[in-house]
Amino acid sequence: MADRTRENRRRDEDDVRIRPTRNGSRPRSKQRPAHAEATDATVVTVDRGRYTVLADTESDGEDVLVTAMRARELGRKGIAVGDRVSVIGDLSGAPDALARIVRLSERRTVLRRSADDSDPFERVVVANADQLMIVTALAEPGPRFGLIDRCVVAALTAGMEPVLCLTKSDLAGPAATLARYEQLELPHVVLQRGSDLAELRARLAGSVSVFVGHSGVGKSTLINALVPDAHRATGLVSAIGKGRHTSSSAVALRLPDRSGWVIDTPGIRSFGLAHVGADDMLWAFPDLEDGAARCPPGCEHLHAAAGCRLDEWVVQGNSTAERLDAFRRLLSSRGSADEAHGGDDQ
Ligand SMILES: Nc1nc2c(ncn2[C@@H]2O[C@H](COP(=O)(O)OP(=O)(O)O)[C@@H](O)[C@H]2O)c(=O)[nH]1
Ligand SMILES: [Mg+2]
Ligand SMILES: [Zn+2]
Repeated sequence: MADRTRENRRRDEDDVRIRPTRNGSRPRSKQRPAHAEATDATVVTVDRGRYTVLADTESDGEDVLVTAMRARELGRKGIAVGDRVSVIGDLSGAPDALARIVRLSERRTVLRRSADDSDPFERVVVANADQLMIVTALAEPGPRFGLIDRCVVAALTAGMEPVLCLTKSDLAGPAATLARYEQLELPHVVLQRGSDLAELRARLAGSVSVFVGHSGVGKSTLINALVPDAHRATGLVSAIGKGRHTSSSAVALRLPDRSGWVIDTPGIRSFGLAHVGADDMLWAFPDLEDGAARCPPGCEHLHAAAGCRLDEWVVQGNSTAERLDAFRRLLSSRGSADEAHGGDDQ
């Protein structure tokens, strides 16, 4: 698994020509001499051409959030939450202060999604994140495996590590859910409201972690426990507030001890995978990968009748019918908007 993720990360880096640097410090940039006096910062929100950034400046005081616009010289380059940028201008954070983003650093990782599975237009959800915390309640509402599978694919394709974050363990145990993902060897944490967060905190330290999960799984409850100042609305309040926050798809929050970042994704219910190929999809199904290698060239893996050897592979005990079904559902949902919005995430 670790090897798979690394290999995957390398692929992604090749694709987007990323030069990784330690701890997310700024990579070299051709444009640097133009604004030698600029301050490095992290983008924490994006709202219609207006950005909130947090400068790297070391201080013991409160974090000062700065509102910024993009400089014209950046052209049409997209800026996402998690991006490392350089800013100039008024960094005081005063009510009318406006800074300017003059540089965008190369990205270590890029988490993307399509609006639905048939939408060829992919959006960048978050840049430079290390792990995807797939928040799943063990009950009320119970796990939706299709959604977990999607998140795993999205994370691996992004060069991020997927982590199962299982909540509400006071209502049901994790054994069945963990068994389903056994062969993936996903790291996992099991939590309930009020439980000791030491293990989770250790996992988050030194990393940028994106939290995803559908409504009601306890994601806001968890983020509030980690970042009390964040005041993420929970339960009914969040349902009422939903309409007013349609533009915010991700918000980066620094952990109080500054050991890392958590990124909440309130507007994201699932990951459209129109931009992900069948081969990439196999990353999330290592139990099927060797079986797929026996298929005829160009196999679409949908039917044994078309020559696919995966059914045979399952019969031989290498994986389960459930897993093969999950893989095929993800495969066939691409290109079909109906399925993307329909029962696929059950
Ligand atoms: N039984 C139980 N309920 C929880 C737990 N965590 C959160 N909840 C409840 O689940 C509901 C949804 O929580 P919320 O954090 O708003 O979920 P979100 O929609 O994922 O942000 C709220 O009523 C919470 O009080 C837990 O560990 N156990
Ligand atoms: Mg919430
Ligand atoms: Zn096949």
